[in-house]
Amino acid sequence: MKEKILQLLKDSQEYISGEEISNILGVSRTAIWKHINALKGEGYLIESQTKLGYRLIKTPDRLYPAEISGYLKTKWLGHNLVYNETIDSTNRIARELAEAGGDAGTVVLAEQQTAGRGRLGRQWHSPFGTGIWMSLILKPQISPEDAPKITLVTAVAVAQAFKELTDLQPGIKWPNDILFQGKKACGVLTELKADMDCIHYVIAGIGINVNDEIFPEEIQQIATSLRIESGSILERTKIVGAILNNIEHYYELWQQEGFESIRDTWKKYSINLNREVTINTLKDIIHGVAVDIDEDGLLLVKDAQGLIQRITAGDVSLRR
Ligand code: BT5
Repeated sequence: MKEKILQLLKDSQEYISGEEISNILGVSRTAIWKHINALKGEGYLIESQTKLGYRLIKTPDRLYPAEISGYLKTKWLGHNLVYNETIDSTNRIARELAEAGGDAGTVVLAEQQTAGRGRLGRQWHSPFGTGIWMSLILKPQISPEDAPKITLVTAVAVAQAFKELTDLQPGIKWPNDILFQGKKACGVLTELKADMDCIHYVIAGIGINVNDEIFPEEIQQIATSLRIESGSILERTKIVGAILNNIEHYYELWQQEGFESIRDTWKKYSINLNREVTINTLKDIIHGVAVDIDEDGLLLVKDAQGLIQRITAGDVSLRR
């Protein structure tokens, strides 16, 4: 009911009387008043005038599901949006939900993470209200060795959403970073639960610096935000909507037609290709020139001996 009242306020833009809301939705004036108060408590600025009724003045800058769903055009992704103010990690909550039988397409969001994670247990800086910290439950019909492609599919979708909403030129650094002018604005962390031959679920965690102006000293040189790059404050709910729309699109394309169907788009955004790279695979340090990604999503690097190395995972530094 609260969401319906909010929708009426948004649709009318002008004052709408308690009587009119009561007639449309079939609830008492007292119930309306209670829901309006609840909305005010969530940060909605609503003006009440005795003779005129209610008018929505301002929507809060929060990742509320009711705000995000207005931007969704998806068939299944993001229809269950789980909102949190402060939690340790959206990936952990999403995994907990998946373990309890949570559906594919469930999306967990937080205003702030107290233990946001990167790959290999690294920390992910996730302050309150400035970014998008979200995790998706996916259940793809693929074998476990194909799971790393989810990171690539997600990165393409995020880059495409940035392109749609800003004038910026995003670049994907294999496998999981989105950069602007060499600085990181987004990272993807894909985790999965699988048997030898089947995937139970995948959690695709996405962290995006949106309206941040400053960063802690340890990442100041390497991090950026959409606001720093574009010079304007962006509406986070709209970005979430655009990202989920794009993820569903590219995910389905990949599932139906294979990775080949998005490989060219990935290459269009890639900042690795034809550049000298150093890759730390944890087992080896490989120097060479990144020449392509193959049909399995692996990075192909031509080393000093002219041999092509297929890289499955690692940290890439660009040398020039
Ligand atoms: C990543 O790891 O880039 C994956 C980040 C995924 C974060 C999301 S937020 C929602 C979901 N819930 C989680 O708990 N995690 C996911 P990696 O490639 O390992 O990069 C980590 C490194 O990036 C750190 O060691 C820092 O150097 C740097 N870093 C940390 N926070 C950053 C930030 N906010 N912006 C840019 N760089 C950051």
